Amino acid sequence: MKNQHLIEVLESVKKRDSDQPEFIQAVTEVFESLDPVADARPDLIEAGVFERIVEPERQIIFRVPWVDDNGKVQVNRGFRVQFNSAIGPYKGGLRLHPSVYLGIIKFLGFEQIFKNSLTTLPMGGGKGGSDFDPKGKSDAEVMRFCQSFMTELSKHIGPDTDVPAGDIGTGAREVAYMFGQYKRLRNEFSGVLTGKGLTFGGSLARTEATGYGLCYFCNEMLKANGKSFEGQTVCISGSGNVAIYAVEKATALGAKVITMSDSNGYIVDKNGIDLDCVKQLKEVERKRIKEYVSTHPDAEYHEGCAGVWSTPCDIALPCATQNEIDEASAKALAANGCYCVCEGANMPSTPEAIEVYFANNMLYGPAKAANAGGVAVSGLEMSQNSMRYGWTFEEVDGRLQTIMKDIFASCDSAAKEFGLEGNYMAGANIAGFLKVAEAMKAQGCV
Ligand code: NDP
Ligand code: 2IT
Repeated sequence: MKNQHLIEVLESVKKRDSDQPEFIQAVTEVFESLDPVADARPDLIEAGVFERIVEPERQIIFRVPWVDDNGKVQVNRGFRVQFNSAIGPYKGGLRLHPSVYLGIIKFLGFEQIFKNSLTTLPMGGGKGGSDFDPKGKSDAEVMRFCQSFMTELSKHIGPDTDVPAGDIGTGAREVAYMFGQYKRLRNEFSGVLTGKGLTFGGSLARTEATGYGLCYFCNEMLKANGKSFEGQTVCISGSGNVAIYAVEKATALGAKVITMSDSNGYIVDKNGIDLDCVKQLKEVERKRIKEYVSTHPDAEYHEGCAGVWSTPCDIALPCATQNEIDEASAKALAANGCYCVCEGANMPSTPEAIEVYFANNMLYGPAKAANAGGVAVSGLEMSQNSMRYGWTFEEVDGRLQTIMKDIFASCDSAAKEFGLEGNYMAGANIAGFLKVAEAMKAQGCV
């Protein structure tokens, strides 16, 4: 990075938020991509856009007390970071995982600004969550937690203000409990959350959207480079919402997916993953991925989730969590012939891993573009709620395909415009940024 203004703003972020390494990582990547933009656009520097965009408009941190099944009081910490509303109401998921702290929510909220901009829909960036761990809790405990969480969150959100959704640990069950509590507190049936159940305002294809969208984006990137999913061997990590529907669509597009994982370990099925079995284990029984091998004797289970990247493949789709591919894993992928990494999870590659992709001329589809299908269909759910109407699965899926194609095209053309052809990471950061920056400049110093 050479632009002096960007260097200074980044230094101040590093100093002010020195206890938030994931946030610093996300800002550094974006600012490195924006180097040529800052040189070409002194007006954006003049308008203070770079200083303003790294500081959330509002951060809410709150106590979430709830009573467990033994009658004991438990206390978690809740977060909502309302990062940027220049182009629409704050929009972004809620993560429920013990690793959640302010730095995780801020990195996710920052990424969400640019991702939401890329979708072309009018959504600002936000993110929230809690260090609550839904794993091993009863439905009643999860409900009491969600009700307590929403009791405070309801004071800060609304269909035209801030619209939360799912993320790690927050699926259909959690969104439904939170929606019920919001409705009760406000006496208002509105589109305040997305990812709702189909009987109360949810959109068809929202469940599938992130995984399907990832494959639509990846397919565009492959096509632009003379390749396709047909006959390719694919490694996918994770076994949650994003991973499951990435397996489904990659398989439908002619690939063979041979791995899935969770935080304990990974499975390799050379015959191709039996997705009905995974859906039953994960979506219905909430069991560990290890159980897969008890009904699939040809498949292997290995302890430790990082090992999944040592499995030879053509295409890797990380769909679990941040920094799951480090330099060593990226080198293992490259050495085994993998030529394409496309990100379903948010920030799954470390900066060193990304360097390995570029050094090996691999195709690299960055998260904020490749996984934008989830929030895009959330945006379509908001539209349907506003219209008090619902589209068919085919209608929503068709719009999702168009959006993902357009996102790839804008990443591709922004990269070309700044002399960085084929660098879709820079393209995504630049294209996502410019729309928000123009809106921030036009609205003045707010
Ligand atoms: P889920 O909770 O449905 O699944 C998460 C999966 O990732 C699980 O298999 C989980 O394993 C694994 N995982 C979580 N944390 C870790 C960890 N620290 N180390 C290893 N594995 C881990 O979440 P989603 O599928 O919704 O989210 C996956 C990723 O996709 C996240 O990065 C999320 O931010 C991103 N994303 C999600 C979108 C959505 O619409 N849901 C949209 C865009 C991005 P285990 O069960 O062992 O914890
Ligand atoms: O990271 C993400 O884009 C999400 N978790 C989905 C957010 C949303 O509002 O649907």
